[in-house]
Amino acid sequence: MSAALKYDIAVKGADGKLGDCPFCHRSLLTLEEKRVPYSTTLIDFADKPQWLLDVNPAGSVPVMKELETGEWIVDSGVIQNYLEEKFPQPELGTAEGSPQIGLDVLPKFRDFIKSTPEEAAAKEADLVACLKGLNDFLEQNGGPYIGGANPCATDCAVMPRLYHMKVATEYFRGWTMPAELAAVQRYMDAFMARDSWKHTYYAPELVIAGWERHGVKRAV
Ligand SMILES: N[C@@H](CCC(=O)N[C@@H](CS)C(=O)NCC(=O)O)C(=O)O
Repeated sequence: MSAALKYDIAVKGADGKLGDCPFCHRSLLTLEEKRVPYSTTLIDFADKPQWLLDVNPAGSVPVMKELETGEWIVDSGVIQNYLEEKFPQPELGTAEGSPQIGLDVLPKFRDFIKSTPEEAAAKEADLVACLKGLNDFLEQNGGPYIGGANPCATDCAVMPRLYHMKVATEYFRGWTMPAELAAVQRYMDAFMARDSWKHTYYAPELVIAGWERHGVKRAV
């Protein structure tokens, strides 16, 4: 255990591997980008510990413990704001303070991968419209990130959602990013090359298995 360790964060995971939770990923990316020393406790959803329910009756992760004081910080948005206040440099901004563009991609791609054959075209169009909004924003600010040359708080929230989107739409619907969304593709490529991403990566197979557990079936 490093002497400088400040936090332990409980995140979805099992068998020594990080799990497929975009909210946990958001908090881990924030810790990494701010270079805050932390350790992780993996929560196996098949066997949730009682202490998690005591700390957070909703039973959801992430929850983060300040090791010196024992204070718990619950919810990825709250963790984002807490870390910004405690560790202002490098500045990412708060969850509410940075641009909100791209956050909707989660419900949009979820509706698409869950859609019936009759609904699919309309749900796909909704997803593309959402991504087009992000693409236009990135073209205007020059990218590669929503925060511009460096990631902001929204990037930490959006990138895990885009990762789920890319993996799940491709696997379940055979969908790939249209050429008109080149700025979104560049954005994803740039973020996935960052150390923060490499240190918090989990495999596409876990993303697919997670959506299958939510009842999503392949339609290709
Ligand atoms: N609002 C919460 C949502 C977190 C959340 O929904 N996490 C999911 C995992 S992706 C969870 O822990 N679900 C509890 C369960 O499925 O039992 C946050 O942003 O931290």
